[in-house]
Amino acid sequence: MPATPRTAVLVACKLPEIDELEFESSLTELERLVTTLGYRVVGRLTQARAQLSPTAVLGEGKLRELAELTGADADDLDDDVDDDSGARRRRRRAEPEEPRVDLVAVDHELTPSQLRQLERVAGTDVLDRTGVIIDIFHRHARSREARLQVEIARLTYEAPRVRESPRGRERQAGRGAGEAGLELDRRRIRDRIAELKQQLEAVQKLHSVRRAQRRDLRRVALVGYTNAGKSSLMRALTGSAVYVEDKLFATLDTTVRALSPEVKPRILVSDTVGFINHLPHDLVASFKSTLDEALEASLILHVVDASDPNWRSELEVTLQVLEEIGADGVPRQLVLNKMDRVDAAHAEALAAEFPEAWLVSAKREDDVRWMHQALVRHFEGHYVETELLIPYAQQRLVADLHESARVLDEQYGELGVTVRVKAPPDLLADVRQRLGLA
Ligand SMILES: Nc1nc2c(ncn2[C@@H]2O[C@H](COP(=O)(O)OP(=O)(O)OP(=O)(O)O)[C@@H](O)[C@H]2O)c(=O)[nH]1
Ligand SMILES: [Mg+2]
Repeated sequence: MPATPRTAVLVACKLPEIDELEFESSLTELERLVTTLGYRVVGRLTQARAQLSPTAVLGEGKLRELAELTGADADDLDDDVDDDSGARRRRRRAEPEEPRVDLVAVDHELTPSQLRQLERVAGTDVLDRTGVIIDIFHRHARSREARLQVEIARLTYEAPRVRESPRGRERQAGRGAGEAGLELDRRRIRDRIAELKQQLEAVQKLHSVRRAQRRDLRRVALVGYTNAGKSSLMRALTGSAVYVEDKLFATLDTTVRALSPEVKPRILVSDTVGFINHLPHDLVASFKSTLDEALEASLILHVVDASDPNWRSELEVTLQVLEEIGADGVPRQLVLNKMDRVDAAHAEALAAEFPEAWLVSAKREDDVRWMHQALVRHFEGHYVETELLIPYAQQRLVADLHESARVLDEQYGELGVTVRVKAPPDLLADVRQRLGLA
């Protein structure tokens, strides 16, 4: 992080269909997103409007206010928009004094012309909500798969904006601007996206093989809104050192670990990318394979931050995304996390309202131990106890059973080993087949 944090101003229009609370919480969330990118938010500019015009987000008066806030030259407003003057003006401003604001973040999806207009007036970088989220994803992506996914989403997002935004024009400078340069740029982006998609497919093929190998295992997927505490629960339940941070979208890669202390048969837990309101569709699509982890789970633990005043709408968002990716059919358990931050009266009300939910805190060892047991119970509920005679010629099976099932008793007889096991029915069916019994 730089010594003096860069600064940002938030911009949002209050449209009639959005209620006050929703509007405020969306702005607060945008502030957290922008902070996650390393900016300090120094101002908010909001305006009630009947609707957004396709070319202008703000009215003229508000644009002047914005220019004042960012330290730009408000006279720009009166100038004609001709293609070269934007760049010239920005150069002029940058010389005598640096702009006081580095970023204008807008809580709407912007059309390329809206974006261009704001950039021109503010004389700074402008990002809309999607742009901010894509930047965060870009920074947090670690694995090759996540990087490829983000890069595809970023290029798809930028492609239509290259033509119209002055930033886009700068990017092309030196490569022969003008229409021919633009066409070349757009074609290059398309080719690059196609190339990345091919690479992604190859990586995903490998991953789907790995997932298929885990198919018969019991798998729990931690799913939920960003910052709900999924990675913290993952850490606590599996004893692994996954990344936990008070940042939005700290996790982008799916991690899979065995429940610890380990149980037989093993239960695997996976940590997944968090969701957010207005998650761009392209981004959801590009993270589809990451989310397949949730799709193929035997149980989804839907984690919510019960201490967040907005948790109900966050819960709704997650349910919507689960439906979108076709995971609404997977058995689901609601987990109200961060209960250590909820007072007793509120906790009692929550317990009464959600009698089926698990009310826990990832920070409390007892709760984590309880969850561990509850998970084991959940799966054992479907297990069957049975006795199998395994001939000495098939001794390997005994070893396998020790790996994959709970062995309760072993008796060595004349014909072989009689093993009493408790295991999932599909696993037992498989063993019977190997014994030639099915
Ligand atoms: N007080 C309290 N804080 C928690 C609890 N669980 C998580 N946190 C904190 O909440 C923040 C987010 O936790 P993470 O586990 O990174 O959340 P996440 O759901 O993985 O978030 P993303 O990966 O960004 O989607 C961190 O600062 C955690 O320390 C809890 O039960 N109680
Ligand atoms: Mg996480």
